[in-house]
Amino acid sequence: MNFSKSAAAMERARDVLVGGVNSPVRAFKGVGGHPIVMARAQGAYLFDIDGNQLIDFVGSWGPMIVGHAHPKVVDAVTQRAQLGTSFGAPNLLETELAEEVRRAFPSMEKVRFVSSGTEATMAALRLARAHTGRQFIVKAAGCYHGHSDALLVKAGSGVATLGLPDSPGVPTELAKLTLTVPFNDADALRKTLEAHPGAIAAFIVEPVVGNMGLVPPSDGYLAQVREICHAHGTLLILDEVMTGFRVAYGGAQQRYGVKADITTLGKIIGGGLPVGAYGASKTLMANIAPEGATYQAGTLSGNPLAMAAGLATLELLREPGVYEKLEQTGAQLEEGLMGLARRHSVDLCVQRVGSMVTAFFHKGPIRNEEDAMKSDRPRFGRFFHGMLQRGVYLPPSQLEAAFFSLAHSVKDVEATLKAAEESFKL
Ligand code: KE4
Repeated sequence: MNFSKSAAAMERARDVLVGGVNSPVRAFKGVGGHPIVMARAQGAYLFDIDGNQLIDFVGSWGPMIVGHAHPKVVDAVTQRAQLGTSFGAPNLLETELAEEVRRAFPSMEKVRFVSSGTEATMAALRLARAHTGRQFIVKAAGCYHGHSDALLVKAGSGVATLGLPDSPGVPTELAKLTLTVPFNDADALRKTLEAHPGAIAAFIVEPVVGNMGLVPPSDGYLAQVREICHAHGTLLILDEVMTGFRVAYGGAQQRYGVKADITTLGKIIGGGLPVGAYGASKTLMANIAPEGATYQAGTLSGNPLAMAAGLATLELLREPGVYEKLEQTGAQLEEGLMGLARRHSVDLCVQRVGSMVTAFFHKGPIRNEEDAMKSDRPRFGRFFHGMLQRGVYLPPSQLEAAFFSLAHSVKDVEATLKAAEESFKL
């Protein structure tokens, strides 16, 4: 495939946009080469500016679960735009989408919309600290919750030791307040809460991790961490920005039967437009202005176009058989990849929950960040470019989940597996 127009366009972009991108993961740092510049998308396909058609397994990093440019979503946004794009005042669609979110996530008795997942998790931490009067937060190593300072923190020297900035510009004093434990290790969480009695406001975790590659919770883990948190007066924040409406209509909370104290959402609820949300019990949310004193605001929060795109997307996801179809597509892909890996003696561990999947170049299993870091990333880079040359667009990092949609057909999966068989040889 020829990507020369993308290469030229990226030269121009790098002159004015930092790294030529508006989000670092798009820069291909994890796989080498240059990003592919997209012209348009339709269903399961991306079309780049060189005219190549690519089977898309990024899906805008999660939102595009019904496929790109779905007519019902496009119509909803187009019609809405004719009525005005933003009012800075309440509109009915905000209430309608909030009611639908609450039906799917009963733990979210009250909802607040924001414009990104980062805003949602940042507000969730502030809410937890305000409600509990406590300062410390715990997160799991390898989980990503957006780029707010308190969450760009890495583990200190050992479990329960103070956090360290994971980016320049994050104040050391602030980083100290975020402790880190390994994912899938309930005991480590227990030890950390015991080491800081009465001081930890919340544990925030991706219930199914997408941000170290796809790592499912081990059996009982989510129930255990909920119990441990509550035994110490610590709130459980389930960051469902990726998993919400993805792993089930009611997210991981529905799939695993574990209720969050605070839930964060994003991606799918905006149908491809900028939306985030957080929510909790009425008691907890009463802390948030204007009901309470805990401040959080946003010019475009509840934007009518984004609400319209989200409502149209969730309506499509309520059609019968949607999650069964995604499961069938996922099983075909997973079984196909593992069969090819066995045939070609490739150390490959495919981990999947619903329509989120990662093929780790490692014999596996991958249970946490330490395991994920053992993957053969140079091998993934060669595989990535082999797939790209054969018309398949994967997330440009071994440590990211891939996403597919209702628009991905059996033929698309067959074409993907054919490309994989050839790319395994690289
Ligand atoms: P945004 O601020 O990017 O909307 O959401 C942050 C966020 C919060 N929580 C989880 C579980 C997330 O996965 C994300 C964002 N995910 C990344 C994918 N690794 C978005 C892609 C990007 O950063 O460009």
